[in-house]
Amino acid sequence: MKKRIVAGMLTALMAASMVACGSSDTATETTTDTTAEESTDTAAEAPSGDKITVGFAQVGHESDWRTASTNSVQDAFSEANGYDLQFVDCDNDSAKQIEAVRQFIQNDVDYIVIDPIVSTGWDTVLTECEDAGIPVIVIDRTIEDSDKYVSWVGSEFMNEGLASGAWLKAYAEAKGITDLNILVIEGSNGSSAQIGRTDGFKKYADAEGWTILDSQDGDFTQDGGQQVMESYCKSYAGKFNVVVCQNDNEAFGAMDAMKAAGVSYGVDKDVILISFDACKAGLEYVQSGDINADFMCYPLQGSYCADIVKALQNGETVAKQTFMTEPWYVAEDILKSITYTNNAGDEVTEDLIQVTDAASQASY
Ligand code: GZL
Repeated sequence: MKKRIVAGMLTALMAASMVACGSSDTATETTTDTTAEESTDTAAEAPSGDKITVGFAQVGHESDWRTASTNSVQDAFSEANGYDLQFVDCDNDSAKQIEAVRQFIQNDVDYIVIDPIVSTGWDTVLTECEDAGIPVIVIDRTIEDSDKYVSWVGSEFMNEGLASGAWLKAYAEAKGITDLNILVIEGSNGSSAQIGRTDGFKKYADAEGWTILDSQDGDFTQDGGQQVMESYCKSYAGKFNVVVCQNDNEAFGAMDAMKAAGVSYGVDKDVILISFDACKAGLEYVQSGDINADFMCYPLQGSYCADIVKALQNGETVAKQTFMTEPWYVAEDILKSITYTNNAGDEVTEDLIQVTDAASQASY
C-alpha cells in the first residue's frame, strides 16, 4: 500500500514544518566536514515491503561537485535501501528540468527531489506536485519564487561570497597589496550559487573600493572557465592581479588559460586565485599553492535527503531548512581566521584551514 500524503495533509504538514521552523533552533545547522562520514542509516521503512519511489531532477553533470552530489543521492536512495530512484540529468536545461518533474508526477512517485538549475519559474509545477500530493525536497540551490516544498538542504551562498571577500581583504593587507584589480568568472547565470557568491563578494569589493574589471559566466564548467579566462588574458593583459572563479572546475580551466598566456597564479605570483567548492582536485591545487583560497560548498546531501523521507514516512514534521556548515581552505598559514558579518546579520569568526594531505585526500 503506497503511503500517500494527500494535498490537504501535505499542506498541513508543510504548515507544521514551517511552524516548527518558527522556533530558533529548528533551522538545523548541520556540521559537515570533508572527513565526516555520511549517516549510513538511510534504509527506509517502506510499508509492506513496497519500494519508495523517488524522482530526482538533477542540475546536470557540469562539475566534480555535481558528480559527488549525484553519487550521494543515488547511494542514499539505492534499491538496497528500499528505494526505486528515477534519476534525470537535466543537462543544465531548465525546461528539461520542469518536464522531468511533470514526468515524475505522471509516474505517481512518492517523493520528488529537485536541485533547481535556476531560482525562479517554479511555483506552477510545485503547485502541480502539491495538488498530486507528492512532497518535494529541494537540495543545494534554492527556489526563490515558491515555498511549496517540504524541506531544503543546502548552502548559504551569500556567506560563501562574503567569506571570500573577507579573506581577500585580510590577505591583501597581510601581503601589503593595496591595489586590487579583479576578474570574476561567475557560475551558471541565475543559479542561487552564482547569485550568492557574486553578491557576497561584491559587498566587499564595493566597501573596499576594489576594481572588478569584468564578471562573465563560465557556467561552472572547466571549458567555460578556460574560454572566459582566454578572453580576459587578451582584454586585460597586465591589468589584473586577482581572479575569482565561482567553482573549482572553472579555476582549472582558468589556470590552463593563464599558463598559456604566460600569467603566473597562486602564492606570491602575478595573480591571486580564489575558488569555491573545495573538491579533492581543488584542494590539491591549494596545497600546491596554485590556488590561494578555496571556499567549500558541501555536496554530499543524499543522506540528509533520505533522512527527511524517512521522517515523512513516519509522519514526522521536518525542518524547512538545513544548512551545511562549510570550512574555508587556504594555501598559507599567514591568516588563522576571518571575521565578517554573515547573511543573517551576525558577526562571525571562522577558522581558515591550511590544506594538508589529510584535508585534500579526505575531500569529495
Ligand atoms: C553549488 C552548486 C554549484 C557548485 C558547482 O551548491 O550548485 O553547481 O558550486 C556546481 O560546482 O556546478
